[in-house]
Amino acid sequence: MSSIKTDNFTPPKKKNQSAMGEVDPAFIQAIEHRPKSETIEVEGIPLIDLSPLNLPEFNSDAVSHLVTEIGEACKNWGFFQVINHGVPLKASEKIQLAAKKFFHLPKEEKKKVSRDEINPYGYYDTEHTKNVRDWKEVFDFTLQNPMILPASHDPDDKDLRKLFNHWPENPPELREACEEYAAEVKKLSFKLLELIALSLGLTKDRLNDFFEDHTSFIRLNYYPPCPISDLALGVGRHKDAGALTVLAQDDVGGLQVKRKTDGEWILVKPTPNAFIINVGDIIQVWSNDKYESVEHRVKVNSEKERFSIPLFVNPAHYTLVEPLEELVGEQNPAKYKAYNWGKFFVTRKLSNYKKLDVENVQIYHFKN
Ligand SMILES: O=C(O)CCC(=O)C(=O)O
Repeated sequence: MSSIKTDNFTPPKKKNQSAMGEVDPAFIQAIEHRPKSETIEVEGIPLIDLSPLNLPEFNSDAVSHLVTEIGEACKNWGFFQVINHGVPLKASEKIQLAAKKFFHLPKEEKKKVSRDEINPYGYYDTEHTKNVRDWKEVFDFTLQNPMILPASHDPDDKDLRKLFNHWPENPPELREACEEYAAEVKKLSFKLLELIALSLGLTKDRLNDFFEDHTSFIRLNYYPPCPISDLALGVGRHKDAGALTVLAQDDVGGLQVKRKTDGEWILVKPTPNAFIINVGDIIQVWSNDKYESVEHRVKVNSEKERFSIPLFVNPAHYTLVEPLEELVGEQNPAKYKAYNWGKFFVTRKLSNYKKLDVENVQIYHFKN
């Protein structure tokens, strides 16, 4: 396990001594958002077995049962875990090992592939969520290389920008591990999009066109042990802006999901070799609020480091996101105005780099 190496943090000298004044206040969550020391650990998030998809012969009963399970999970939780998902264990182990090696390198080495305000791909250690700094380091890379995004968030600026991945020299195996893993987890995410489409009563391929030139990216998250784990968060409360997230976590645990029924923060207990899936804001809009994107956050551990790897599945930058016509009608009018995904994404990224004075763009800003 590595020791903490943060540039602007001095740990408190004595146990129970107040950390305030000695830590960068940028990490400190407002009282109402701090994690409780005890979290509710329940088996709540549905665990779904995807093996019917891997049967040699198509079994329509098994698949329709799966579709129902997925629909219920999306409606009731916005989150579920999947097992027997088809992503080879080898690919997951390889990327986890390479990520660990990368994050254990000295800061100067990691900073050679730093991301910046122009190119958001590469290494970063000062991300903010809801204007509070997260206790984490990340390395982001895109699945389409280059990725095409609007050059700015200005709605009148029609320029586009090509963004390239920043691969580090060390560890040399990181790039291959990332690319192999990306190819496998992408297949899983497209299967899940089909199952979600079916669960909404749509045709299986209804969502596919949105992802032709998708802007999906993978994040390697590293949460070092945190001596102020009761004051800070690894990632502050947030909803994912994209369509779907497919997350691998290690066995340390820390992801908390806001339970829809009572607003309690529930720990997602790690299940070996499972992926955690959550619907993002775009599926909320496409489904006209039938499925909601649910708030989640990451509690950090005072002793253990933690790693997680989300794939954020995002459509093409030119996608106009709006409730799908099949899912609206006289009795159920569209709850959102259309918005451009690329502009939304680029605007949202602004707050990752610095504390803004205003709330960043949210889907409710497009509510009818
Ligand atoms: O680390 C996790 O479990 C979740 C990470 C997450 O929510 C994020 O990176 O946006």
